[in-house]
Amino acid sequence: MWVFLVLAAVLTVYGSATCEALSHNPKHTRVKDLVAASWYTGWHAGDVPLDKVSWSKYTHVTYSFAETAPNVNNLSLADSDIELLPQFVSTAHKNNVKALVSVGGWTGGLYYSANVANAANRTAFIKTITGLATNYSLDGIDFDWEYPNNAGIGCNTFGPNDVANFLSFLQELRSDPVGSKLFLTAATSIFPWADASGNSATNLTGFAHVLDYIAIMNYDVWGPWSATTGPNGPLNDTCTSSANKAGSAVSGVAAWHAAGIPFDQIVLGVPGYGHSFRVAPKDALPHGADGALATFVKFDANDQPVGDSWDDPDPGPDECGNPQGPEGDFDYWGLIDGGFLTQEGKAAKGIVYVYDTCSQTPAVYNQTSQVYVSYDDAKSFAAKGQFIKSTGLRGFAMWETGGDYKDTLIDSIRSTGGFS
Ligand SMILES: *[C@@H]1O[C@H](CO)[C@@H](O)[C@H](O)[C@H]1NC(C)=O
Ligand SMILES: *[C@@H]1O[C@H](CO)[C@@H](O)[C@H](O)[C@H]1NC(C)=O
Ligand SMILES: *[C@@H]1O[C@H](CO)[C@@H](O)[C@H](O)[C@H]1NC(C)=O
Ligand SMILES: *[C@@H]1O[C@H](CO)[C@@H](O)[C@H](O)[C@H]1NC(C)=O
Ligand SMILES: *[C@@H]1O[C@H](CO)[C@@H](O)[C@H](O)[C@H]1NC(C)=O
Ligand SMILES: CC(=O)N[C@H]1CO[C@H](CO)[C@@H](O)[C@@H]1O
Repeated sequence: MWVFLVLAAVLTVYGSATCEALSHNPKHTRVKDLVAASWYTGWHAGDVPLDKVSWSKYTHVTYSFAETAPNVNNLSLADSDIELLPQFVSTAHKNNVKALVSVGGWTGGLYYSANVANAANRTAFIKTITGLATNYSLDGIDFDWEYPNNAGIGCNTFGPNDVANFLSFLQELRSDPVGSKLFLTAATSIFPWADASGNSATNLTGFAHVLDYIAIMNYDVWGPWSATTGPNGPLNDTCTSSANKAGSAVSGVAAWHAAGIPFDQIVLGVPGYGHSFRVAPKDALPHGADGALATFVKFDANDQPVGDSWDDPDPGPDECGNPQGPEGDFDYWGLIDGGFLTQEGKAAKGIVYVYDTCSQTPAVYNQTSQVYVSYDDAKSFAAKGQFIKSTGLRGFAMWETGGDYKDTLIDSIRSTGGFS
């Protein structure tokens, strides 16, 4: 059942909430404190209750998703447990954590382009966004548009002026009395958004003036859509062969920085999950069962393994009406649950493990089930934390809050990333 928000009408009723939101954090603007963030998914709230979130280890937690709707006055939280959102915000505030809502997502960005396409729609969309923030006493909004001037999931509205329109929208939002006080972030692709030419934009400095930070989503770089197995969240790819370059934290951060986003406005998006592939033993273990696990190997795209218990073996058609199979994702806890890793994060008995030195990410393989998973662990998160610190990035944002197991990942990235 779809529950739509009619936001403008509630501005008056919930007006008092604004004061509360603002007094909660009097200096939203451009504080350069480090960011330790994650996205909390409303649809996993049953398994990740609010009192199980390690609030003290985060500065920002972003509720996902408010999805864009055909009508610019509407956003939908129908798939994200709208009832829980007020409780999420008050729990975050009690823990002195900034509460944001992410607008869009892979499946929720169909109407972004239309919503900012002209001046009238931008003005209306600003009312929608500030209404959402006011009604729910949010500290901020995360714009997760995947991606400007790109069909995204396949049926997004998009056009050559998306990046320019997005900037105009954000500038106008900043001049709004509510919008000026919000913490505004964007979740981005590893390479800068496509400008009118369809190529990565080279000058995005305007966004640095209106956004507090961008979170570069350095994950899903390789997955079941790729030609071979490969790292979900590679730290580096300058050290690998050209066939195995598909982007990385190193190249993504360099590209956004070159396009005008200062390092201290870049947060590294990091995955608390991995992708699985069906790989024949002769390809995974070319030197025999006792040899090393190979990387960048061919897999059977027609036989996608089902991931952990959060994966849906038969999800039905996607938002565009196209058939889809299981995602095959294993959350970090799911690798332990699925017998790949011990609770300490070591490869379980009978599981082969490799740590790829260029991407600085691990993979595991079960020869019997022929399931190969590229993922992130404490070691790869420590490397990412070091990179954040040495590059002077603002911090990290993990997808998703509930992916971790006993804080293994978050403790690791915090310890090397300069978070005490
Ligand atoms: C939001 O969408 C619903 C369903 O499409 C519609 O009934 C409602 O009128 C819309 N609200 C506004 C403000 O347009
Ligand atoms: C403006 O938004 C409306 C929906 O509210 C949409 O029908 C229309 O196509 C949008 N305008 C443009 C130019 O995309
Ligand atoms: C880059 O964009 C900014 C803001 O939009 C503009 O002021 C500046 O002149 C541009 N720089 C270049 C080199 O085009
Ligand atoms: C990435 O690889 C290049 C080339 O080997 C190397 O010089 C650089 O230090 C690496 N960066 C990180 C963060 O690993
Ligand atoms: C490997 O996969 C087989 C077949 O699904 C399963 O029975 C076995 O428990 C798995 N091994 C480990 C260590 O999880
Ligand atoms: C229109 C709208 O979104 N209203 C919501 C405002 O927030 C309350 C909870 O605080 C919800 O119950 C409403 O649905």
